Amino acid sequence: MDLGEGIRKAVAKLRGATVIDSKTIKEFNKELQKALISADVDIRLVFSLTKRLEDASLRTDLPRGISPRDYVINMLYDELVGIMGTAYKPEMRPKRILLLGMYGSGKTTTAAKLAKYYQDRGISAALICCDVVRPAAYEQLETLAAQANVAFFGIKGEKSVQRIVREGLAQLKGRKIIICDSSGRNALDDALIHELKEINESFRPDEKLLVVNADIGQVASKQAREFDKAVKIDGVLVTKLDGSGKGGGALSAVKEAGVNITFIGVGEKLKDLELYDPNKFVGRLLGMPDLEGLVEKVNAAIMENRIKPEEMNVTELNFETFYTQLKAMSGMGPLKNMLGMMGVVDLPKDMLEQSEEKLAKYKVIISSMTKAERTSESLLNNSGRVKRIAIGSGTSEKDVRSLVGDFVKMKKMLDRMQNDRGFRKRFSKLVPGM
Ligand SMILES: Nc1nc2c(ncn2[C@@H]2O[C@H](COP(=O)(O)OP(=O)(O)OP(=O)(O)O)[C@@H](O)[C@H]2O)c(=O)[nH]1
Ligand SMILES: [Mg+2]
Repeated sequence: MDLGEGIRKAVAKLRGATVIDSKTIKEFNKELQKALISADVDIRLVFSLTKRLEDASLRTDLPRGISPRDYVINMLYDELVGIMGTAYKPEMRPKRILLLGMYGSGKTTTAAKLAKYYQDRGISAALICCDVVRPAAYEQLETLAAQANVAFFGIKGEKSVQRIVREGLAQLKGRKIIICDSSGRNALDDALIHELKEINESFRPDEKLLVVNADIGQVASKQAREFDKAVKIDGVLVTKLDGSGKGGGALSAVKEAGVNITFIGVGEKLKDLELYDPNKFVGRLLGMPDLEGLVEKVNAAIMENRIKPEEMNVTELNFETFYTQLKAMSGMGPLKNMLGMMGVVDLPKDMLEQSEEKLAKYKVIISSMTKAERTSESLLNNSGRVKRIAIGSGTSEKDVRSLVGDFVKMKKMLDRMQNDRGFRKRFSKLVPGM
């Protein structure tokens, strides 16, 4: 069970309780503890957090108009944000960045993601391969640099990092952001420290960022301290948050080590890098919409897919607009992330994982519908119509029914969102006209 699901279940139970007494709070705390501990959050942090929640729930001097329930949930949000560190804002100026970390933590991938991040924001970027240990490290970074459309420098077969850096810096003059990828080891041993010190001397990085895999959970704290002691780091980059149940543990551990989290990696693709913001992270855990992130993605997808803003209008959902919606959503990365940002969580899996293939099928099915059918889904209750559409589109009746099923699910979801007054208010502030 992922961290968010456990917490959301506990919160939902608390919301549904008829009275908030010490028994309900104790049960709530127990579930919360279970979820946080299984995400590898430090047990001392967990117990002090639940103790504060318990004390707060028993307060008799709450401000008027606030129920103990809302007070506890709000406090949970603030407390979780507190243990997850602070938000990061990078300086958008020319700089040199060195990425370092253990074997397989995600350094090379992240180097390319970072280069793309800065270059997409108008600051030219370049990558230098200083991994002189791993076979094919050169080719890996070269390929990624081409994908990210950033400059690349490396010397195949060269073992001296100082020579690579010297020649690289000369060749990459004019590039504003220069990112150096270093080799990983199984442990922070003398060889690695020596190599990093050599790069440090010749590269003179403005930022040294330690890359850690979210999967190591609490161990992130020890790692951050050790690397900081050995080579003095400026921040941590947590990768693979998408695939780890221990993300909460890793993030809180880095904060506990007194080091800032800068970016987080949330997937294998080059665009799967985000600025770290604990409010956003906790908001997602608790199922609260991340509206700014959503609007950013919607706008990016509109630009990319050239969807006209009026086609994005979700007030009138019929089969015609349904296809545009699905297509727009598939252009926005994993649907699941998107819906998560909207605060729609724990939806049925099959709805979330629309494949390109299925989308293409849906397109032909919809084009075989009559105009009336496209705007009135109740007509599709008629099996004769379903049969005709299946034959007309070269698909099966099952495919047509599956489309109708997904349509109904999306309609329900949108209804839910549109009936949530708070959501609508916040959303309309961000997207005028919605
Ligand atoms: N799901 C997911 N996979 C990631 C993420 N970041 C990196 N990976 C994957 O993790 C694997 C290792 O990544 P690399 O970038 O090669 O790691 P590295 O630290 O450079 O490895 P070494 O150079 O061998 O030390 C690759 O398969 C990446 O695609 C992420 O944020 N999410
Ligand atoms: Mg590497």
